[in-house]
Amino acid sequence: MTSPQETPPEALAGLDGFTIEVPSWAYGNSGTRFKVFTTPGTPRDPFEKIADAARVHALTGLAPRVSLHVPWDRVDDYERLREHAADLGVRIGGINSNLFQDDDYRLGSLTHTDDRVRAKAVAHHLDCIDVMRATGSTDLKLWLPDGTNYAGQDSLRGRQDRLADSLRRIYEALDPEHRLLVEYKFFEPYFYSMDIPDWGTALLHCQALGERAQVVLDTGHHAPGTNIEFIVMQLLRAGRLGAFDLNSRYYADDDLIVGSADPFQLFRIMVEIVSQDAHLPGSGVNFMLDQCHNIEDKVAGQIRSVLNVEQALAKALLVDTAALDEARLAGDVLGAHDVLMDAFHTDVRGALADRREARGLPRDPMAAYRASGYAAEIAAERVGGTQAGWS
Ligand code: LRH
Ligand code: MN
Ligand code: MN
Repeated sequence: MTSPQETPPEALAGLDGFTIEVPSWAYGNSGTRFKVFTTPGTPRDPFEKIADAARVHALTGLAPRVSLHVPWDRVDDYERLREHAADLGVRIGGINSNLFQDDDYRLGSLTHTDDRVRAKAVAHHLDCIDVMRATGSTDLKLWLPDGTNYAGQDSLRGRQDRLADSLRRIYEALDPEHRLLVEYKFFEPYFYSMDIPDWGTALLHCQALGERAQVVLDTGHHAPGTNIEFIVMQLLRAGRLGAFDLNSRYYADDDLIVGSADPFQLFRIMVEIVSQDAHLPGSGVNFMLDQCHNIEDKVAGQIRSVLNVEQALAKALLVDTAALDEARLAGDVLGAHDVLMDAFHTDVRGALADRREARGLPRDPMAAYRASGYAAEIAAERVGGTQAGWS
């Protein structure tokens, strides 16, 4: 069994080069359909969102990229936004399209029966590809909010065929260094059928498109009780896990801080990641957060989130794989389980603080943020912060 004092620094070498991408919308005001609470210091534009994200990176060394959501993060000059990010030590990550806030999309966007509406939804992605070119982003992330509410409302098959055609048009417009990341969700905003409800459907569309189409797994987009680590394993096995949208859920798409509701699930996911070396830079898996901080401090919420992911990965790296293999081969059910649980129960916080210190980072980024006065500074400076884009 490993104890905190016994975690040698080399056991955590797998953390070298590991990064997490933060979402711009986590820094904007958000809420439920009942109420959006505004927080003092909320960014007023994408430039200020990037400044907050850069602060998270400066204190943790873990979050060098920021995802944008278009049109929420629409600016006149994306080159300037790119330079602004670089000046602050971060860069623009994935570009998220938005098909859920236009009246034309009531009955669908990429799946709509009307050619005009489908063409408009495709054109939005071409616009996002231009944003990628200007910002240096290589990931176009598409979450399809299309679906139906009533049995018989539309042809389930017809919608898939129209979707395949629309996706092909988008995929063909990508530059060679670009990827298309396709996100699934089993419910909402429609409740009878969703057009990309699960990883199987996302995978089938990606396989039909080509190698640069990959699946996004948002941890909040599954039915309760789903074995998410199994899906992680299977998508890795197929070479199609492009990215995560990490968050926590108690009920549905709660978008709470990753690792807060179920740290053990996050650990189990990381065990599958480590077992296929998908945590290593160059694996092609982009570890993104997709969260909202409705009532808590947003910058601190993001710092807590990236630290939770780091902690889960650190524990997964401690799994004694030789002992695990041995127990598995011997058919030692509980022995194998114990090997995993030993790693999960190891307190890695001290070892991670040592690692940070050795890299010139604060031992405790949460405390350093509190002591920095940044929250008071932005509260005084920024008046009238904007909403993330939806409520
Ligand atoms: C949809 C989703 C998707 C969107 C984001 C704001 O529920 O997870 O990733 O882009 O929320
Ligand atoms: Mn998501
Ligand atoms: Mn979601």
